[in-house]
Amino acid sequence: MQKPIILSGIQPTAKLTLGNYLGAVKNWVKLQNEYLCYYMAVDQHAITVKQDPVQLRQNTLFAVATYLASGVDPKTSHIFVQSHVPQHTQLAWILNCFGYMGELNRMTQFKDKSQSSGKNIRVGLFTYPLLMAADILLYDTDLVPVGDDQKQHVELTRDIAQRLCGLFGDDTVKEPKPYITGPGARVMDLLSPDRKMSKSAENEKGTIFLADTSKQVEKKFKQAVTDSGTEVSYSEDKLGVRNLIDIQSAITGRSPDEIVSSYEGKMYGHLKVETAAIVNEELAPIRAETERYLNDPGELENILKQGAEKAREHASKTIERIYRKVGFHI
Ligand code: AQP
Repeated sequence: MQKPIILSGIQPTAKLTLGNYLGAVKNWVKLQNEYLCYYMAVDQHAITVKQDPVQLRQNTLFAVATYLASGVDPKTSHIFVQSHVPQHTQLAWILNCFGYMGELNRMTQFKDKSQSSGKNIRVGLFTYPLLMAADILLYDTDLVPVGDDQKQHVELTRDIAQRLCGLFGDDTVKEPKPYITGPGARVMDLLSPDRKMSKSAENEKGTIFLADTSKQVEKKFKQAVTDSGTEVSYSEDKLGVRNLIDIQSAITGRSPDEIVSSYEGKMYGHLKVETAAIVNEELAPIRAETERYLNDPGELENILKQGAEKAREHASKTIERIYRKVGFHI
């Protein structure tokens, strides 16, 4: 029997962060035995904001190397670059013709990101949820692993799927469901713990990049914002402390309560130093393996070629089906 299909991707707008790793890639590894997984580097989403072409290409390879180094297995999962599969933009155009302005106006990510885009806001930044819907619908995806902030995109995809099936029949596209991941679903910025850790944050000192050295990681955790108290506890009014506990919990699998009780009588300084050590222990082998892949472009290109072939195989069938349904002559 065919396994249920999972699809996920990361924008290579910069080198990946601890947030991307704990919120996405680490979970991808756990999902790959139970599901048939399509994991992408979504370079077409990345150009909705300004990119340096040389950096974009490097960041795309870095993302893919990180997936592999973290344990995503190219023998069981399909790893590919979005722009290698032209069906994504083919379906995105169709969805542009079936999505509504009102739906896109409600997307909170557009509101957030357009504020930092100056006055020339790219049209793609407004319509990219439809490209994301195309990404999902192309593979007859059952489940999309998402953090809280991405739930809205899956909801939009479900609405559009229902609309298409209503117009053209139930077999037009498959309606996906969000798959909300556990602890680590939201890693916060170390300097502004009320905001999620982001690749493109203005101040890089609040973000742990997977390419950071151990020393850089230690320094960033040392400077992490906590609060004026001293006692380690897990509560809504101690966002900085809570974030460090969540990071430890996502890596070690220990519950926040267990972690808090191990800090009885200790200060914030201990929590910061030990969180940095736990993060470094997790990331050091991934960092080394990522480097190894990047130094062997032949192997990486081979994996990407095979991944794209598998992805195109599925995507071309879906696009042909939808082309027929909407009335294109093929
Ligand atoms: N801080 C985070 N905590 C948990 N999960 C996170 N993800 C991203 N940041 C965190 C998860 O990573 C996947 C892909 O995200 P993305 O990089 O494509 O887009 P994003 O969520 O908009 O991340 P950034 O870093 O803030 O993007 P930029 O700076 O490029 O705009 C998703 O599964 C997401 O939940």
